[in-house]
Amino acid sequence: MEFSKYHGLGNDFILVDNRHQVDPLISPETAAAWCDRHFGIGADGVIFALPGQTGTDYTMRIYNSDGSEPEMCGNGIRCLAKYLEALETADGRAPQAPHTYRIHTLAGVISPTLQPDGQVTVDMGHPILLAKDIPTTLGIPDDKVVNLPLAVAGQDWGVTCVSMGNPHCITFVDDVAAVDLDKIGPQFEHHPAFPQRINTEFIQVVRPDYLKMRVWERGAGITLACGTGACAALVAGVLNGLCDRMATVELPGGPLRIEWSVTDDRIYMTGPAQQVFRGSI
Ligand code: ZDP
Repeated sequence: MEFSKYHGLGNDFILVDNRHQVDPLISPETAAAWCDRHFGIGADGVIFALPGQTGTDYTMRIYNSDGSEPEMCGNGIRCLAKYLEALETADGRAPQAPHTYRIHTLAGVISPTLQPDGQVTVDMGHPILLAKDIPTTLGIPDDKVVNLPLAVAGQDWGVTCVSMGNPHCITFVDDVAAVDLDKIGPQFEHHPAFPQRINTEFIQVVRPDYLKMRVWERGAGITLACGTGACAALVAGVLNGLCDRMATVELPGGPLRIEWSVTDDRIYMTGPAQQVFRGSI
């Protein structure tokens, strides 16, 4: 099978051309084996470019490196946009930037735009804020979860929860470098307050327009970047009165520009995505 390897700020994915079939060409178990960094290709997940549904151009599905299937993937959809550009170019119908794709995902229609400078801007849609929709058992089902206490590893953390289609739990800390991510990440991910498990972000507010973030991803562990997580972090920062509606989020793999638009309440994420290599397995 042919595959392409892409990354968005070091959050890396195996891309599969699945345009001719509505079901992913490989199983979750095979995807997990491909993602293994010692016994496989190595990646944080596998992304399938599938035929569009309900009027969209394409469908994206993704398996995490443990084989679980998330609803959405922010860095991944930037990689997908670049991958589609390469596939269409190979077919002799290269898209002219700026070009917007409408992508069907388990989190609804998400639209990445190829920019003339090579970056990709993604209309990530509206953030989801009610506890029951995250989902989390914290707080009141019909209310937001903003700076509520959560006991993890013998400590009370003030957490804010946001779904960008996939669930996120955000904690603001003085120094992200001091967070023992390997130890506490899994305890957040599997905490009983999160029935669908959770992606966990630790955020240091350097300035209102500059956040530093480290992430423990559901189904993937520590990654160098998380696009949906960066969007969720900015929303959490605004809800806590800690940051502007437009900010740079610095991840271990590099920066993303995030905006929570006042005019349409939607989140816009801008960042790079790059092909690393192609291969067959
Ligand atoms: O929600 C989850 O289970 C995540 N692991 C999905 C992947 C999110 C991602 N890192 C992103 O950039 O949004 C790809």
